[in-house]
Amino acid sequence: MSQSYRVAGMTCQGCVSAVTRAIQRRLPDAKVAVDLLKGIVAVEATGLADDMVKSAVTDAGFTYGGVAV
Ligand SMILES: [Cu+2]
Repeated sequence: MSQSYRVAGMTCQGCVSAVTRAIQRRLPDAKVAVDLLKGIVAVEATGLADDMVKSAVTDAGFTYGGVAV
């Protein structure tokens, strides 16, 4: 399953890495693609759940903005 999410507060590649690692800590097989300019994080993983991404993003210090259309 794949889904895109809005994530605010990412400003550099370090933020991209932090968000990616936080998501992969919960979903080890996740493929994560970050669009830094748009503030969009696309996640593809089995067992993907919005709540999981929300807590990963929040724990990493960024602002979860919900599912992106
Ligand atoms: Cu950064």
